[in-house]
Amino acid sequence: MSSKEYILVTGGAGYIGSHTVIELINNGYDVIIVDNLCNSNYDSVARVEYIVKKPVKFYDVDLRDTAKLSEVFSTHKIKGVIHFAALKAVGESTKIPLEYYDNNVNGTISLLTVMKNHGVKTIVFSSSATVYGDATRFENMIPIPEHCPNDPTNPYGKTKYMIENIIKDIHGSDNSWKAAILRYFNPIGAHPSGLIGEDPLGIPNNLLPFLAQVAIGKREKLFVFGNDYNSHDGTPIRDYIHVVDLAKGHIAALNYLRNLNERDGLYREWNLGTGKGSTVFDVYNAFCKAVGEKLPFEVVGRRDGDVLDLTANPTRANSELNWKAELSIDEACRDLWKWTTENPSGFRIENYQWKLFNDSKRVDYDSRLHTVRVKDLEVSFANYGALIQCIKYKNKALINCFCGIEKYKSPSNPLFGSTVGRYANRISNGEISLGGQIFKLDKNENNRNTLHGGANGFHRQTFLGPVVKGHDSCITVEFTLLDKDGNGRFPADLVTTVKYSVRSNSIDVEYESSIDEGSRAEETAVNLTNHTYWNLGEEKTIDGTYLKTASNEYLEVDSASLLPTGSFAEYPKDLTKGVTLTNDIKLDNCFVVSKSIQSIDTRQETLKQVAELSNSTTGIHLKVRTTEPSFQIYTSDQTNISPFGSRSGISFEPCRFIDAINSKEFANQVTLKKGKVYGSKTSFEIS
Ligand code: UPG
Repeated sequence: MSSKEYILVTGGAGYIGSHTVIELINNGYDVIIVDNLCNSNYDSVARVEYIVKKPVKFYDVDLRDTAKLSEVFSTHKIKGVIHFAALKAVGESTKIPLEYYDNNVNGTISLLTVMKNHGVKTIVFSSSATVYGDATRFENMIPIPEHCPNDPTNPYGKTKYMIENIIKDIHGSDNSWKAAILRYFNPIGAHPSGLIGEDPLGIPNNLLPFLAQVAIGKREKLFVFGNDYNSHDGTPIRDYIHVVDLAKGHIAALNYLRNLNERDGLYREWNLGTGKGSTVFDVYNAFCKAVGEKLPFEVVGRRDGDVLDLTANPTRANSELNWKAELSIDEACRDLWKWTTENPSGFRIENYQWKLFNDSKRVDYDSRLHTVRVKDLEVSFANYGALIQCIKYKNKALINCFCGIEKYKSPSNPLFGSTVGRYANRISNGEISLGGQIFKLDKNENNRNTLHGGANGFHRQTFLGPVVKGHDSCITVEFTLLDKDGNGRFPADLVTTVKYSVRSNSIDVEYESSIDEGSRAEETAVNLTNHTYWNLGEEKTIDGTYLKTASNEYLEVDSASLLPTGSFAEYPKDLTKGVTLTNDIKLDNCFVVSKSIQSIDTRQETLKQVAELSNSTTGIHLKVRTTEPSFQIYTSDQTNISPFGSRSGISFEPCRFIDAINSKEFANQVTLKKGKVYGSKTSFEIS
């Protein structure tokens, strides 16, 4: 067991759980998520990782599986638990109460048993204002204080009430337990990044998720459940709290428990609300303002169980936890609208699937294979190296690939499909000079040069995400990586995103890198490309395939060191006229697109066609376009990894000139300063 201490978050893939995981990580906690994904989606975890730029451990475990849960506690040192995992739909709970009691109550008993057995006695429990039931039955209980008597009115609420009491009794039996019971009012909104939010299955029950679906045209109109209540506009009053504020409340509670004296236990309830009541029409108006139009609604009869006013008195949390809700309903509506418009079908993207991409002994959610299909084009991407694993057009495979991850990790893998970085191609003598300082990088090529970012270049790293978005005509798959200062002895923490856009006949690859705000070093060298090996034919060789380039001029390299001589030369056979590849056309050359492109972000340039490839047997045609100043072509003459031998594929690697960092003429292309952005775009069009 490693010495690292974790906070275990049950239900961390869900709406409130995922937002809380972000806050935990932002506050320096290491997190393990346990979730059975029955009402949530692993993609939310992938997006959390994308946001925080760190991997988060994940276990697909149902809390009722005590043995499996116990294994997680035996494998990692857990110092506390935040417990969200539960079924939560009020209406559904009245129809399937047994499932609610089993899942919520038995799940919690199993969790608490495992915690007890492992000596973990700190718990923050996700409870609900629903435990109060109809607080309007009393005089002077609105806004609702924690001492308001409990009387939940539905099975869901009763499970929360029962769990609170179970935890209270455990604390009663052993008062060294530290338990924070957080009673939420009405959580709304989404993460301001627009990457995570509430993703209800079926018809939403709650006001804002329903209204959001009206706004994107999924539902015709909002039904307002009654306008004959005693409020300023006749609709009921609730305490709506931004989910990010709510998430922060958990950190405040956890810190409070951890700051208690080691032997002093605690059982205490806190309301998490704003203290401000808003009517249905107040919320409706705020959301319409965010959307920019009046949304259709109809007033219908009252909903069973609804009451006039459920507003929190959050004074206890404000004073004891030093926590206060800070975000407004307008901000929640803005964030919800961003989440909704950018993810109209939530985390579920049509024609996108993923599976684990691990060796057989490991189950590692960070290493997955993602497949998207747009009409005739199917493309698979792996987190490992943010690589393109497979491209199929009309069911014909077009690139060299391995089925399992082991071969991608093998030293003889010629970087099939990989992202190459932080610095593609060679750096002479593994040395760079930035800001007057010399950096001696890892030399991974015969102890002479640094090649493709060194031994632990991007092709050897597991990228986070992806964020997958899209619709019928285009699906985007976006990975990110925080490459730490010192990896390969490069200076600066570098954040890179690799965005693939798949359309029915093209794959665009877009790179963006910048130095992380927290990085001490202010400058680094960047050069990124992709290393996909194409074979458009039916044979094991590319010979016989037709190639035409837009340029015949290449950067001359010394035949021994493979480093630029400083001169340019013409390739002996004029490739711009088109050639049928034969064994004597051995290419590993950096061809010129433009010597005048000096920008670190070439995305402003127009995409220029640099090469085309076609195979007469299959009739498949590839066009390569790029914004980059040069492109390497490699005919894989050195490839030797079964079943792929020499000349089994051809790669087109648009990037910056070889060793540009050490050239006066081209160093600007690859010198990235803090605050600036490196970028490039390449498009592969298939027909
Ligand atoms: N409402 C409508 N139309 C709709 C949905 C809701 O008019 O389509 C009204 C509803 O009558 C209520 C308000 O909007 O006045 C809020 O309703 P809803 O979003 O369903 O939340 P609540 O009924 O207040 O319940 C939420 C949680 C519940 C939790 C409670 C705590 O769903 O789990 O216990 O807040 O206050």
